[in-house]
Amino acid sequence: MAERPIIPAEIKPVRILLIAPPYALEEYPLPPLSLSYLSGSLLAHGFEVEILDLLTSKASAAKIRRKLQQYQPQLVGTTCVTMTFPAAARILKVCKEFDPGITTVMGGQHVSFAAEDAFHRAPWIDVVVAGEGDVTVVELASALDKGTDIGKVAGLYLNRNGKAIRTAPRPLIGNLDELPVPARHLLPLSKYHALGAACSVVSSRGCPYGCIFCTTPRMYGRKVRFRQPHLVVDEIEAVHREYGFNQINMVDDTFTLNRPHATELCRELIRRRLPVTWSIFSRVDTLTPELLNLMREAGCTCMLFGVESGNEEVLRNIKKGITPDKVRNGVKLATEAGIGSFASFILGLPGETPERARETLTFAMEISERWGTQYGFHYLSPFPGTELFEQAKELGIRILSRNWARYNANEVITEASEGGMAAVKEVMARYDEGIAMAWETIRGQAEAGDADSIQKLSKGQTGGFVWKLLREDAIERLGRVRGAATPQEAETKLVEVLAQNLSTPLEVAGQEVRRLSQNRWLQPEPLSNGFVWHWA
Ligand code: B12
Ligand code: SF4
Repeated sequence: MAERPIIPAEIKPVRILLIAPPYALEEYPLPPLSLSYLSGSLLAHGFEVEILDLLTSKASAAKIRRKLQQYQPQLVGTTCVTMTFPAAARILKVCKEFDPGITTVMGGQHVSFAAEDAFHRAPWIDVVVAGEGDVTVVELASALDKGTDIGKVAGLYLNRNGKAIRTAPRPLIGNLDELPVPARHLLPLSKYHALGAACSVVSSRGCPYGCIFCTTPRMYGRKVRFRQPHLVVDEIEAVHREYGFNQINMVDDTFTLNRPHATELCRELIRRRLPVTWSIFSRVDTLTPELLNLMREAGCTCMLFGVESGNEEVLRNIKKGITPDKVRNGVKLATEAGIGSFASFILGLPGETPERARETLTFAMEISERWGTQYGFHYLSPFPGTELFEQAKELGIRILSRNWARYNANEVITEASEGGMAAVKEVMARYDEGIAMAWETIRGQAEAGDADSIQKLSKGQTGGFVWKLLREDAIERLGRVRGAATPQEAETKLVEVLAQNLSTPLEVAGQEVRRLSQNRWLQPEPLSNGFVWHWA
């Protein structure tokens, strides 16, 4: 087992509230690792910290105010990527208006490169934490605790009348093994279980490549820092045994980058016979049959490859360092090892033309037919902090919107000067059509009695039901059932109420509530005249 952080006996008076901003549940969120890491570090240094997770619950100003009233934090922090900046900013506005004495802080891959813009758009943000936040947030909380100058804390941007004043640079953390274990227990994990989410774990930080659309090398450095494999497996074991996750998402940018590291980690997983499966992000040019076979044996079931384009020239323009042939080879190796692969493409990159966009779709279909690779398309979002954002004009990209909420990679917000956006949309439409047709086929097969298709369909329905439960805080609002004498009766009554209020067929609600209560993610608590249901 990984050593637990030692909680100092003396709890410091500064209370910290970390808030996860909402985004579409259809994006299949994972328990946020950023806030768990930050909380782990804060707890280890004797601070009181809580997480308000608005990802898996209804986000409202009233709820935030209730939390502030009850918890009375002195520091509130939110995290965001570019698309969630507006939501994260609104959250901090509610906090500042509730109590101007609260220090409002934002961190993450977006604001690390857009601090001045953040202060301009949201003057109520006091501080931006740039880069890795684990040590910075502790020093910031300590400065507030002692009443010393936060300007002396490295790694910050301070809001001075809208100007972003940068403090000393914060060096990257040298030894990741010194970081406390992420405090996942502060998250509503039962809700993530209900969503069928995997648990994210990271075994390294940094990336040595230089893809021009990506912020990671600038954020985490090009020299990759690795954790000791046995400590990573300790964490996976704890996540499985203590929190019940059987599916892990290794969120290293390229898990297969360092073969000795990946090999040792796989051997340790095999040695401990942990009944978990896992997926990774990888690059097609970092694979060997030996490593892949070992990964399969250790439980790896799926690899996601950033392929980006099927055209060689576009791949060169974005400095991806791979070719279509390398992609073919990579997905072939994964398939031969029995590991599923998913290829992610971006449409509208520099040098995109109508022909190249179509070539990319043809390429995606080719690797899917030959090796069973699944694929998905996104539109280009030029994120602040990337070479693409800074050099857009020179690269022939016109940025059409500065509304960060639209930087979700599902909307067209750029135009490649060589033309081609019409073709790009046409390619996306053909891809969407393909997905719609696949669902049509599944529905037809389900009607004809095919068990696999029936299961796929019911999975879609059940996902929808859980999303409604969470989005509408349905358990919190409707979970009190009166007049039930036993937990079974309470379950039947709950199903009826939910089916009616969430416009869901009784059968689907019944099946889902049973699944959630059998797994003890939903639990009934006896009252004098009935039961109240709550998330575990
Ligand atoms: C796993 C992952 C996902 C998962 C889970 C996301 C989640 N919320 O947990 C899924 C698949 C759902 C996902 C979806 C998307 N993702 Co994603 N994802 C990642 C990935 C690979 C790892 C994230 C992670 O857990 N890192 C580990 C933690 C510890 O690091 P961290 O989040 O950076 O947090 C540290 C610091 O940033 C800082 N910090 C962060 N927040 C705060 C807050 C405070 C108060 C403080 C003090 C400090 C602080 O301290 C933390 C600890 O050091 C990153 C790439 C990467 N290397 O980080 C991309 C990344 C975050 N994703 C990205 C994108 C674009 C998306 C999508 C928009 C893509 C899409 N449309 O499908 C969606 C948006 C979802 C969303 N709203 O978050 C981009 C974001 C770029 C940007 N500027 O917006 C990244 C950086 C990938 C990239 N290199 O381009 N993603
Ligand atoms: S896209 Fe992947 S390989 Fe390229 S720089 Fe980003 S993390 Fe590294």
